[in-house]
Amino acid sequence: MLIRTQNNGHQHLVASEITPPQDYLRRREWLQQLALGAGGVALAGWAARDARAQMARPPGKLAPLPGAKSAVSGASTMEAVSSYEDASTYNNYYEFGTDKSDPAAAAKSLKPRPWTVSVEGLVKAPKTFGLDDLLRLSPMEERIYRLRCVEGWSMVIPWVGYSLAELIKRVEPLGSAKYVEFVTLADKAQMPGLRSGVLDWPYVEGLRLDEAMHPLTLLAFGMYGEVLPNQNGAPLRLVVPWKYGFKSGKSLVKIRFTDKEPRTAWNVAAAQEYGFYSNVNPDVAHPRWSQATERRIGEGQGLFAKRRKTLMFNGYEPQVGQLYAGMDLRKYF
Ligand SMILES: Nc1nc2c(c(=O)[nH]1)N[C@H]1C(S)=C(S)[C@@H](COP(=O)(O)O)O[C@H]1N2
Ligand SMILES: [Mo]
Repeated sequence: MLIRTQNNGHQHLVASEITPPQDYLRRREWLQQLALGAGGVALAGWAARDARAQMARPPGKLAPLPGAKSAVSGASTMEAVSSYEDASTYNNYYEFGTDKSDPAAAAKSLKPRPWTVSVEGLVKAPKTFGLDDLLRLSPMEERIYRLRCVEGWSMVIPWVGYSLAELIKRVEPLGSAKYVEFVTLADKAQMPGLRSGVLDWPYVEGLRLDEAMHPLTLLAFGMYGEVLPNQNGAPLRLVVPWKYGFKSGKSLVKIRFTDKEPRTAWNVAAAQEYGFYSNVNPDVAHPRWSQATERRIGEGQGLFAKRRKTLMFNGYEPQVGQLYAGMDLRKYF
């Protein structure tokens, strides 16, 4: 049995590993480092900024990705941050296998550079963005979001990125654009899981345009102050914190604006189980699982597992509730 230490790393964080604030790499410099693919740069500047995250892990394994604290309302929680180890080894990324431990082991074959994202469909200015264009598009922020999986577990993860709205504004959606489709990478050479027919590849997801434009909807490039590990969706993924985790597509390659509700991979696989909206809702059960409570990964297992009450819209109701005013959330689940 694998024995995990909680908050590992904290006790190993020695003073010499903490970079003084005045020595933080300036944005231009770390972008250069990213461009050079400089993994393994030992900088702990971000950790020094946030004591809670520092508890989780001293950064330094992947290229640093500093972000200022977010000004977006609701973008942080006082709940304890999940350990980096849990967030990077307990994953759903079916392109790399269906066991929680598969992606961490198999996603080494994903090549996050070079990378492009095609933004197309009902927009005035369609464009294929290179990863470096996207990294420079808007200042990065750190946001500590709850992530609630429909399977009944949750984590609290400090993401680094900016609101997807920043990118959307650049391409100028037409008045006819009502939805946004997100297409994620499907490359058999890099993704062993594509040999299985568990989903209809590529993994596609969708949001209504107003959901996609909501400031909480994050285009994430990093977590815990570093670029995303492959298993968490490198080099860029979506994070929609008030929806079940599967709405947050990993390793995005295409963003398409449409006038019709996009088909989504999970809806195609099991329409009665996964609706288009998939807002976290403790009052609407999934056919196989109640959604009333959740287990926070890292808080004990089996008989000792403490269950937390699941919050409406995953706790983001003050921010997003009005998006669904007047809608029957049982019908539009
Ligand atoms: N391309 C792709 N994106 C995906 C998935 C996937 O299998 N493939 N799984 C989803 C699910 S079910 C969850 S809960 C989250 C998990 O993100 P994490 O591993 O970073 O916690 O990613 C989502 N994005
Ligand atoms: Mo999930």
